[in-house]
Amino acid sequence: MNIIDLRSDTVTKPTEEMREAMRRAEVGDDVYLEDPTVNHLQELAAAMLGKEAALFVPSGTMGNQVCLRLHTQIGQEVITEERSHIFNYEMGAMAAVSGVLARPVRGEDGILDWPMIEAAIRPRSAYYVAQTGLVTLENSHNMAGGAVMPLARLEEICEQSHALGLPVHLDGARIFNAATALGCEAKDLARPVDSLMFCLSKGLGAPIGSLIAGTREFIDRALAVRRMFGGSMRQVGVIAAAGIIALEKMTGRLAEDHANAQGLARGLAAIPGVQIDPEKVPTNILVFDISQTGVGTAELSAKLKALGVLANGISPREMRMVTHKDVSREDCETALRIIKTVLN
Ligand code: TLP
Repeated sequence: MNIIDLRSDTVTKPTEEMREAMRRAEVGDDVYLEDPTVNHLQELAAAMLGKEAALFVPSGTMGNQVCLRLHTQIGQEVITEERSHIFNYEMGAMAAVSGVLARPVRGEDGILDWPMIEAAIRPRSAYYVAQTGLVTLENSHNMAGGAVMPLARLEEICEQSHALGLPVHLDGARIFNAATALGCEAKDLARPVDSLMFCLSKGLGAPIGSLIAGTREFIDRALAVRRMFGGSMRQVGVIAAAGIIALEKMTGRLAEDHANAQGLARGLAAIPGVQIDPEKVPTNILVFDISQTGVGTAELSAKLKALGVLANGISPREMRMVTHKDVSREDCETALRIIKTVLN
């Protein structure tokens, strides 16, 4: 049976070109900063994001947490969108490893604006009130159906935060999807923020890895924190090589995944009881409510799986589907037919 895996864009397999580049990669000990392939990947990433420097980390979670550790002081609060990855899927790491507390704020369709953030900032005037140390944003926003924050909104939030002395970190796990949807370059979205993390291992198809980017001084300090978190690696040119292909060859094809997600969204919207607004599917992630179909998400997942379609619920009411390079338009049409059959 041909399995159509819509659980996440993390399920993508490395391309043949990546595998070949991995085989040929020149390597060295990256703890001595001597791996030429890692150094090349970091320089390429910094240039594409328009930042002074970048650092290769094993996972997006580690990348986010290294940045949070660097930006904050113990006992501070971190403003973050209520459904953000940093708050919900990183095992409370900000508390466990940086001693800071999340101050979650609900955005409209996952997207924050300055008044929402401003209202959550703690007053500086009282020494006995926990202080706000950092603002984090997520673009595109995973659990809010791949929502994108427009550039003007991002710029305003950064400008206002900076005016109050607050740094801004961007969880840009899917920054290239956001840039594709907005018709801008990733560096436009990276410019206003102090640090960002993006993933090679999601829609870009690499088997592993993320990068953080910021000023040279920030990245120099990040080296020590990555080491503290157990994330400094040795001959990792073998995986950085796939990351270089991801950046050079895979960022340009994301519109295809977005078009497939649109097709799926329109088809799903036509199924009685399924709630999704295709206008609110700008990238490759669909979150849709099936509570009115009378079928629960666990039941739907199980039935779809038996028919070769993989997709998970993110709550008892909501399913998530993610398009990526390893599902074609035909696969999406097939998946839609199967979902219709199951729900009717
Ligand atoms: N997201 C995964 C799951 O953890 C939910 C997925 O399947 O989408 N930031 C964002 C916005 C993410 O979506 C993810 C992974 C991460 C950070 C963490 O990346 P990794 O898994 O490399 O630690």
